[in-house]
Amino acid sequence: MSVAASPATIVSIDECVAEAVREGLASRPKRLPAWLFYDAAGSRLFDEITELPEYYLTRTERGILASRAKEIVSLAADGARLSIAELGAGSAEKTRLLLKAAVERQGTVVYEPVDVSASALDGARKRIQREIPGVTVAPRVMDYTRGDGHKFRLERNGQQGRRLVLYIGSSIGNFEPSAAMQLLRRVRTGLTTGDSFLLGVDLVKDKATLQNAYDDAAGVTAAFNRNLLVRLNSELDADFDIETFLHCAVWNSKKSRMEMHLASQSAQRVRLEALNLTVDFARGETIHTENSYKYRPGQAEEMMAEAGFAPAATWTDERGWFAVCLGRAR
Ligand code: AVI
Repeated sequence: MSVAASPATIVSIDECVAEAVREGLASRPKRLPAWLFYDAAGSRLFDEITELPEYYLTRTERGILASRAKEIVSLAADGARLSIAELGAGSAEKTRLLLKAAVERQGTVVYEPVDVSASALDGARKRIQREIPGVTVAPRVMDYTRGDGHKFRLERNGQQGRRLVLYIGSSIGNFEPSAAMQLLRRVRTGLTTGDSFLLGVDLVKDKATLQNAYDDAAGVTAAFNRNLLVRLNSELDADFDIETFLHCAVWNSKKSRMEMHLASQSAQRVRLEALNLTVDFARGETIHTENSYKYRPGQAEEMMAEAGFAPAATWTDERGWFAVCLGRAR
């Protein structure tokens, strides 16, 4: 049973969170959007995930960037000066490789990280300026992750030379295909012909490797998934009994995506006081919390071409598990 929230009960909560939760828990099957993962605790857990032995994505992409940074920067610059922007920069840990290569090439570089978190951006700005002299960091707080990406706008920066926009880390995989295309088109709109876009995508591989990456032995991904409910308990005054929700990571081969769900292990009723909402769960009923699309070789290049980027180069690792694709704005 659901009861609509009265305006008086929602004044002190984040309306975006409230709206997403109300809508998601009223859906059948129930779902919650993946951007809800990233409160402070969720962001810390995600950082931990990137270090796990099973989570090959981060270290594989880092390996590609480490060996190709010089080539990427030189191709993107195309003989001109280069500035670098990054979507969803977070701590910008892998980006250093490219920034260092750009500083080696041209002495200085302007770096514009775009992220929803002002504090993450501030931390990254201080660290990068301290660790890589020659980088000027111009952060932009912007949310491009919610909904269909319609809030995202990359402004022309008035810099001379070429611009390279990074969207690495397989984050594009967390968007539905149509929203992913919309995001790529938006990036293209903010660029000038000759500028470049670097996209990092995770590729389809054997099921066991994929499932282990999203269901690690130490249980960090399970904690990351369940943290969503911890967040609802604290932000929406809910009473989810966290341990009764099982973390499930499933490979959906038809849709070419890893899915994460939380499955209620018993029939239970949950109250979300701040939303004046009561939600019933049947035994085994799930909340779908994330999709992580895996691409076939060549697919990211096709998407980029459709968005107005001519494929310039693609780099993969030895096992062909991850691809980093460079496209040039046509
Ligand atoms: C942020 N994103 C690319 C991660 C992924 O692999 O889809 C989030 C994640 N979910 C579970 N583990 C990591």
